[in-house]
Amino acid sequence: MTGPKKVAAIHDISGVGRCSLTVIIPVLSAMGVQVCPVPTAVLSAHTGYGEFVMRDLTDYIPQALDHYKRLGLKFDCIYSGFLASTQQIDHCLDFFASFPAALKVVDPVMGDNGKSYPTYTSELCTRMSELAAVADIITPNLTEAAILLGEKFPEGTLDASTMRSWLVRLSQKGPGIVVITSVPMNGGICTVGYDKKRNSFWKLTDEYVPISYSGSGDMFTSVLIGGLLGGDSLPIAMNRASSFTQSTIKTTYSYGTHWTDGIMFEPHLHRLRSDRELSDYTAL
Ligand code: PXL
Repeated sequence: MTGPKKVAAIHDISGVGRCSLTVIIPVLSAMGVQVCPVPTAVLSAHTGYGEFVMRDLTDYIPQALDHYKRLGLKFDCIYSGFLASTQQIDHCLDFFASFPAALKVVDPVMGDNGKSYPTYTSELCTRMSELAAVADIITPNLTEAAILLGEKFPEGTLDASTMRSWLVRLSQKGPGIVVITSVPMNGGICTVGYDKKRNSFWKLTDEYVPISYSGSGDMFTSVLIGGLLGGDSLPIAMNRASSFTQSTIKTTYSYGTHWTDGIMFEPHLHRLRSDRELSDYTAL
């Protein structure tokens, strides 16, 4: 018996708006995974609110890392997300180097819908690619994938050959698995994935919902990690993550709440315990 898998989650905590740690902790806990939060910043509300107060915790991260090393802890996964300063890139690199056996997941949180978040300087965006390069898995949305590749945000719908090329180019920077979310394709919104070792490409297609909620990427990547740590294949974990994210988004849309309030996932959490096999994915 090994007990629950343990994930160090290097993300901010935002008081309102359901994103980052307020999504990651309940989602992974519901999937039977222990989350050890390493907060990068405390915000009164996520940056989508426009007005927020923020305490940067850059100095705290190396101190927490030293403590965990002294304790001799072992993590199954290190998962980084929203970062508050360029020094935090170095601190994440130290975290990854200190636990070489852990699965390294980088959600290169930088922006959405073609725009970067207000606290993200161009230097922070540039340095995010250093972090992506040491990851085993990266999960950019389309905006973040474009930033990492130095491409303009693509307008309109995309096709399979473009997305295969983006996935391969991102994996050539280092990560063995690349998953890109929020891709307008196939008359809906797709999630596309690539496993470099197997040279396999995967795709999930969801209905387009005409609103983009904060925290959707945090939810997707958390369910993906929970699935992979529980033994899912990549397409099954992608399927689990996109199905859960899509159904919680549809619930939220039905209530007409404001996008800044995030995804109403609480009534759905129990579903993450289910172990049904999934097969909605197709080859890309
Ligand atoms: O969900 C990404 C995210 C995380 N943390 C903060 C954010 C955002 C997106 O807006 O503002 C503080």
